[in-house]
Amino acid sequence: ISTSTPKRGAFILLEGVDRCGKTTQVSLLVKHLLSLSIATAAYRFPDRTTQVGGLINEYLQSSVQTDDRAIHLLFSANRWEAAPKLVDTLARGTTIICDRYAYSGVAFTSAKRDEDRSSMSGGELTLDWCISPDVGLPAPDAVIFLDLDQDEAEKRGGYGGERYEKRELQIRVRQRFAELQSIDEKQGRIPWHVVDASQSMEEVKESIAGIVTGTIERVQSKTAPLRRMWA
Ligand code: Z5A
Repeated sequence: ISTSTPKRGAFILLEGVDRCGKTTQVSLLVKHLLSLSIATAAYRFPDRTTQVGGLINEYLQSSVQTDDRAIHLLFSANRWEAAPKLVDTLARGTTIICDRYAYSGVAFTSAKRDEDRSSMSGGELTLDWCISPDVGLPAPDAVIFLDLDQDEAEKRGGYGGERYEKRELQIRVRQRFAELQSIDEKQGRIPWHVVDASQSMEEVKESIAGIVTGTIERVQSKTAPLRRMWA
């Protein structure tokens, strides 16, 4: 009987603007890793299956006015409620491939302008304010940013009816992601890998697969500790 504790899984995050192919790639990656007998689980945020996620879903699908700070805090709460399970899953040796996380939270809220915001919210929602509720969340071991410009994104079928699916907002969101990447690069803690998401699905998958296996090896060879977001 082996008494050694399993090496922890890697926490790999896919981020990007709408339509960049996160959902497609999470599903391909999970299949790929399972075929290599690597224990893997998929997470996605918002997780619309919880009570908090239900409120977020209603917000995204309607035009009801909700205070922008309140909805930002709900997105963060939706991550915090998942955090214990996420940490436990990693500790059991399962790698997590996650579709959106705190970077999306900060990028979307901070990209809002008056026309996207509730009339109730006064004042600018700065990057610092948007980051603060997520400080201390389990941090990913790598961020894979699927980079796609807005013209390419729009060629991938019409937007649905959700609240943030608007061209100008999505362009600002992409800029905010770049700012968050540069914050992480200055801190030197969480590596970002920018992948050209305009390639074919198979090419994107090939680019990502190498990053993912490299990250799993790095995490498991050094049994790297799980870090905390922006802490
Ligand atoms: N949001 C927030 O405000 N705060 C937060 O804290 C969080 C999120 C976590 C819902 O997110 C909204 O919540 C989102 C951000 C905000 N608003 N927006 N916009 P979501 O993750 O539930 O929904 P989404 O980002 O809109 O997901 P999506 O539309 O499913 O996009 P995707 O996952 O990146 O793409 P996909 O479904 O894989 O692919 C889209 C289409 O492109 C599909 O037809 C594919 O077949 C096609 N596709 C995919 N890859 C390719 C390639 N390589 N070539 C050609 N076509 C492709």
